[in-house]
Amino acid sequence: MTTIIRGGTVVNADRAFRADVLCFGDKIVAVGEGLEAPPHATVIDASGQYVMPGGIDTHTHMQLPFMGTVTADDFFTGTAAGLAGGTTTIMDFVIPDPKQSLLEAYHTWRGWAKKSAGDYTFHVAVTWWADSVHADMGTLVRDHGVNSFKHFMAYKNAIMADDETLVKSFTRALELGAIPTVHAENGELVFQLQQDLLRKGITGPSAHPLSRPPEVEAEAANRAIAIANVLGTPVYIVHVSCAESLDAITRARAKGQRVYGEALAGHLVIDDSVYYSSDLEFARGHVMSPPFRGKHHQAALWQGLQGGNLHTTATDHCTFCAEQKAAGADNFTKIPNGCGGVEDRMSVVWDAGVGTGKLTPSEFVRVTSTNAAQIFNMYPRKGLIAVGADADIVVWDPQGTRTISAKTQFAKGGFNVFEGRTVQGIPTTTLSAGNVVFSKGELRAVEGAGRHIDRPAFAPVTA
Ligand code: URQ
Ligand code: ZN
Ligand code: ZN
Repeated sequence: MTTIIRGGTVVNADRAFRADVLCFGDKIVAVGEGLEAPPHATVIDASGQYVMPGGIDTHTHMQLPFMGTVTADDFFTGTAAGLAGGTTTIMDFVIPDPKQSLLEAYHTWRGWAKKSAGDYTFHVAVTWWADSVHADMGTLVRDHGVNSFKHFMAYKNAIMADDETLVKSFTRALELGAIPTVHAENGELVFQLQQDLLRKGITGPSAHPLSRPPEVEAEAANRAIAIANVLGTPVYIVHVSCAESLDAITRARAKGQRVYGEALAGHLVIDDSVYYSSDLEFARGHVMSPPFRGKHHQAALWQGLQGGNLHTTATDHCTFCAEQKAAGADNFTKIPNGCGGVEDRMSVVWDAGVGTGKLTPSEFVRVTSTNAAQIFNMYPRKGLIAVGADADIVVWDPQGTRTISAKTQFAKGGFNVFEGRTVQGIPTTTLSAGNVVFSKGELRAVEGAGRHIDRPAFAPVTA
């Protein structure tokens, strides 16, 4: 397929400039003013709009078996919803059960992901340790394009990695030229606080944030950063939700340590008042970890993005319907943790970031696409509008508006944490691998069209 995107302003992380973009097949083949196009080319009029690299969501959980159920979006519906919002690549997670082979789990998730409508790649979680885990990590890096390993420091008695696992896995990641990432919450403290609250008869969703205060996140962030520092590995902290964790990252980076931070669109604009609603279904719908925080934390996270101490924006798209969330109606610790956002991330970050002057369009591209591509070694295939890059492109209308609602979303789960929010800045066209997959509100996602993206190690594999 040949497509020319005419009359727009191309926005990359380093600059914005007027240019046409010509795509042939799944690649960008020319970028420049006044481009000629073959007679049969599809022409997209981008006048008055931006032409940006497709978004990369560094954190999703499609079809995840978790807390006794499975998330509502599978890899087709979840990636299709992302395409509708301008996100063309998701980074999902293989999460082995403790004692389950990482390689076996990886192949299971690869099977699930074959139905994806957009491109996808996997972080692999290290949820236990043994010589076989050490070996599997090597196989995954050498043979399967994995260069990032996730560690849940929360979720005691489930998938929580203890310090021994963290130390051994980080050491192995360094040998392999892979980057460790962490969900930073102290799972022992969470468990203790949960039990304390339940003993006091506090069982509703408002107990959730009380069981996971910022200090519990910051302790784990500091610990992960310290372990990485001693071992000499980089570290990427997912869903940084509070000022205290950001401070830990900022301090480490100021001393030259290679620490990266991820902010969720939800944590950037939603505060913890949601947990105190009299509508308990609404409150349960917002139960995710780390929880939504008080307003001053949002200001800190925006400063983190502006100041270069937070690098990516994601969603942690992990949707459950009201019936699934109701499993915790009598005990908040049984509410499946997770919220959505894969469809809304880019508009929410544009509206609240660029729309308020916090971010320039180029900085928006940096935190929604380019940094993710560079940190996880997909650049310049992804994260850039340039000759040779994948034709993953979003044509962006900075004046367009949309009111977000579960009633009109493509994502499943029947709930949206951004419900009722009118955002300015929306995609008019999304191209994935050169194909128009979303245009003026019409989703044309194709099941199975998505590709697995291999991510090479950051250094020659020496072990
Ligand atoms: O912790 C995560 O990232 C997964 C299990 C999604 N759930 C959540 O509450 N963030
Ligand atoms: Zn997490
Ligand atoms: Zn997650």
